[in-house]
Amino acid sequence: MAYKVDQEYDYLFKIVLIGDSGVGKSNILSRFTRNEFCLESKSTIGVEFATRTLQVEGKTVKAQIWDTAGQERYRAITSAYYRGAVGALLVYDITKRQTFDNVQRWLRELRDHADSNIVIMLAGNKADLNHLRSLPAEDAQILAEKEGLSFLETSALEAFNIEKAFQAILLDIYHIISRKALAAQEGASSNGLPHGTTINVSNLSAIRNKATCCTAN
Ligand SMILES: Nc1nc2c(ncn2[C@@H]2O[C@H](COP(=O)(O)OP(=O)(O)OP(=O)(O)O)[C@@H](O)[C@H]2O)c(=O)[nH]1
Ligand SMILES: [Mg+2]
Repeated sequence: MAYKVDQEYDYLFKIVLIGDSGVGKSNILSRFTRNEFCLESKSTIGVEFATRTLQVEGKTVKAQIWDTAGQERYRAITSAYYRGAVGALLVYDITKRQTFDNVQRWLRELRDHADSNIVIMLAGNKADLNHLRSLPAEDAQILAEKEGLSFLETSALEAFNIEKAFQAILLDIYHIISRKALAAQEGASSNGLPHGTTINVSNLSAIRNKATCCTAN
């Protein structure tokens, strides 16, 4: 896939939304990209994506966020969905224990199809429905620590922690990429090679200097 140079951003990061049907993925996406929420949204069919450009440590980052159906029968071809993704927001519904129990299944799917360096945030959505809560935040926190994920409770309805969740994912991705670029530069100078050598950021597919990183591995 060609790398399209775009003057309007420094990095393009592909992030995927995953989790059971009805947990609020599409509303998280619409809240983050358009500041909209719909109480009666329909199940997603196929794949949609939306973008938002924001600042991360002084760099202009375009987040391209992909959304698909949680329901198996509506899901688009999995490998294409995950290809080139550098971040994932794994969503469950704090009022539906089953959606949390399925988190392990989603993690397996990520491991099977996504880059092993992918940054994953676990989000317990619908935090506004605290009175209907079916699991404590501590359970999710324990799982997140065990699996090496970040964790936040969110509410697309109240716009609670949505911004924070994406900012945290983007910052993590940015740090990983900066570290890799630095390591590559240091490797190049210790080899006595001149500066300006191609930087290989391995599987994460992120290329510096206004190029896309949401392309095929
Ligand atoms: N109370 C509350 N309801 C929410 C929240 N987020 C989403 N919902 C509601 O939950 C329902 C499902 O939301 P969607 O965003 O369509 O869920 P989804 O995960 O995209 O579902 P699929 O496309 O079927 O995978 C809708 O009725 C939303 O209004 C939230 O933060 N709080
Ligand atoms: Mg949806």
